[in-house]
Amino acid sequence: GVSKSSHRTGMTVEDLKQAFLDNLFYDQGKFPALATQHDYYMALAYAVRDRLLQRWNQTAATYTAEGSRTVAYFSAEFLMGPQLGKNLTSLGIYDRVRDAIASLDLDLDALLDEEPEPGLGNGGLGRLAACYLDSLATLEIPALGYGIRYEFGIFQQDLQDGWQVEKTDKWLRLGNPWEIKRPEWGVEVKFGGHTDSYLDQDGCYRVRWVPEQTVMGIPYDTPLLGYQTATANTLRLWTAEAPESFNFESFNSGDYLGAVYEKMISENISKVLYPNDDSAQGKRLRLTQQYFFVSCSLRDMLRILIGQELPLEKFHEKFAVQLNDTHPAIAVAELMRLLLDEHHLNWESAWSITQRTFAYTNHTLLPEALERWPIDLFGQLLPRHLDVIYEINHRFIDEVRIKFPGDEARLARLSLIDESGERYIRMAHLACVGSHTINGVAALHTELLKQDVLQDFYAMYPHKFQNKTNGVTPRRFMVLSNAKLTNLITEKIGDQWVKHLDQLQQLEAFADDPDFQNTWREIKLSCKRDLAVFIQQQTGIVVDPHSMFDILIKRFHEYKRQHLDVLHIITLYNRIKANPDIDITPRTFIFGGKAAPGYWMAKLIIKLINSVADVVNRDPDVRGRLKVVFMKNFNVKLAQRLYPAADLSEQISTAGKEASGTGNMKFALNGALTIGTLDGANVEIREQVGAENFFLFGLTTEQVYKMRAEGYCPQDYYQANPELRLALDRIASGFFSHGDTEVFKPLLDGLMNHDPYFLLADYQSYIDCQKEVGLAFKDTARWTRMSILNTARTGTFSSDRAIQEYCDDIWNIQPVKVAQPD
Ligand code: DL6
Repeated sequence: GVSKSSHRTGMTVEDLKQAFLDNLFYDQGKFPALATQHDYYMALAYAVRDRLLQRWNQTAATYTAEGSRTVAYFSAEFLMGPQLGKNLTSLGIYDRVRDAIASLDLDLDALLDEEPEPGLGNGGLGRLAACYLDSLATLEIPALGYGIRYEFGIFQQDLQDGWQVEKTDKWLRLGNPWEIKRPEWGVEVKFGGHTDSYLDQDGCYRVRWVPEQTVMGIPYDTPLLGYQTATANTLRLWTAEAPESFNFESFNSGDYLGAVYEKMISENISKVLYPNDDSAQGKRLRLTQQYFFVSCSLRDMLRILIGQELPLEKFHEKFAVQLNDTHPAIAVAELMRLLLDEHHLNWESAWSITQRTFAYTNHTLLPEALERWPIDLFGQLLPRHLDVIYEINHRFIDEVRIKFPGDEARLARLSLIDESGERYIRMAHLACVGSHTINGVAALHTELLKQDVLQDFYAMYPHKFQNKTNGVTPRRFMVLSNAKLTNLITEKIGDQWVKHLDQLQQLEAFADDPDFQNTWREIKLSCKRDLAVFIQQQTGIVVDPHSMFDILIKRFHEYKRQHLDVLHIITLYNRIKANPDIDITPRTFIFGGKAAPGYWMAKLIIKLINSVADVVNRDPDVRGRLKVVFMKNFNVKLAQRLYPAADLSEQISTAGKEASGTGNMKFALNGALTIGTLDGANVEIREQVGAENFFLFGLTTEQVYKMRAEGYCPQDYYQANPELRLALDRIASGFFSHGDTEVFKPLLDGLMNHDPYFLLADYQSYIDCQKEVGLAFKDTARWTRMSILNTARTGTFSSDRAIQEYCDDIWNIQPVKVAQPD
């Protein structure tokens, strides 16, 4: 049974305080005079974890007893964000813990700040996985998140002379109180070697994989509690270890390094997250990581299945597996291999189970992000999987032939093997063939998948395609991060909106109420003041909370067009310089985001922002009107400070490039207005909030396609537009770079000669639209109304809505009630 002792599970202020002090003494081995802030954080985290464990065990017991159908969310990234505050919110004990901590003369915020960010993701894709796990637990859906426990997460970004420099993210250095190691559920994973065939005792022809290397996958489990439910699901992340950490044979023969060599090689597998967002990295270690976690996870699921005495044939009834992009797509071949070689099912049965198990989410339209593996590399690492993929392809191509007789070009386009030059395996094709459902992440994105990137698969399997517009969790991105607005909303419409975000609609009734508007505005101002203090602490830059906070935070990529925002800043700067009395709405431009370490152009854009900031912030002529801030090391923690303080959300990618975006949703939810293109989920945000409450600019996807087809000449725009020319010339002249005319040359040459993302074409439309924004901001009542309506009408972008759709349309799964502990 579950322990009922109040000291470990009690929820009163006194219980919590006692538990905290106990943990400080018995777990941290410290007493207050010697304890660091981090000791206090750990003591509190363990006190909170005890409360989670009770629910976690209860959940596991319920699922085991009921043999519940379970979602397995396979993702190479989970960008969870700090856990302590989130768990306090889920348990509903935030205020009590604040009081308990305050009664000891400590500050809860300072302790929350001690938690290192678990940065096991790059950006949108990993954060989406985290939001989805929150909704799964909140909706009481049995679910497991499966991924990799990277020892080093996404690098920490520092700035030197305005350039990004990367530092190793040692997030585990002081221990992770939220995870529990489960060595008893370790599994062996094999790599390399070759295959051969044999006849088994029944005279059946079978294939055997004779691998060359074995590593152990060890799971670490983290409980994920739903919002005010008893459901605590599991995030299970795998660490790679050597089967033997020490080779005595080598040691005895004097090869001391050889004795630990295997350990080192094995541990490399889960050592570090690849820091690329929206671009594929064709490295052997990356494929090794993917196969490693997928193989561990599938074996773990087989263990669970067998433990519940269910036959293999019920695998797809027990589990619905979602492939978060193609990173885990090798799972299709691995499940086939397990069923064929290790469990001796025939091909037809194995394939039927496999296809009914998997569903695939595509997250990108960028060709450079579509994963493909050179056949040689693949065959060296996974020779048996290569055979299996050839056989899948063989049968698939036969199917295509029947549906499209004589269409050889189509066969080549659809094949799992790209044979146009060096031969590659196309992972998206493997995922499409091996899954029952394929989905995009916003309406426009799904349409573009059907018409463009996956059009041949759409022709082949139209019934497989669905749209599932992304969503974000209001628990983290509102309740936890914007307590002031949360309290105001709850005062007005009750507290049910936190789980039923559509109810925010009820705020519409107050959009014109002057008192409500005032309070709304004061809250925004107060959030901006908090951020201003933080900005000054972090950067030394003083910003005016009354100025418009105009924020662009996301990974750096040319398609996201951070440099278009820079062109706007320079344009305003130039206008003020030319006409010092000009009436311009004061703005604080805030940027944040990381560039992939090898993405040189993205790093140059960061340098440009910092260079422009240096000049603008120092120039007395623009004082009080323009400030530019680059907040380094953008992560979930920092994001939580930024969304509540935003007036304007910049969503300015080239139409047809951003699959969805999720930051756009977090901003709108927090009452920021969007300036954006018709790209990704911006389209749907605009539909929801109303065109009159959204600042639209730029080319449409169709126009972009057309211009590209007809030949686009950025120089024409440069020649025809004096303000644009002046902005670009100012950069070229070395004005922002201490006279250095070389540093930004590659960026400018790229824009003038190719401009693949149509900055110059969209420039004037953006500048005009920003003018509208500036005017609207001056009309306080109008702006506040728009802000309220943005919050009121973005309920549909809750990850609860998205997950409910996945449950109904893809996973066919029902909630399972877990009893609340008494
Ligand atoms: O679906 C989550 C997120 C989208 O909101 C972004 O628009 C998209 O860029 C991002 N995709 C990736 C690509 N990774 N891969 N492959 O991170 O997904």
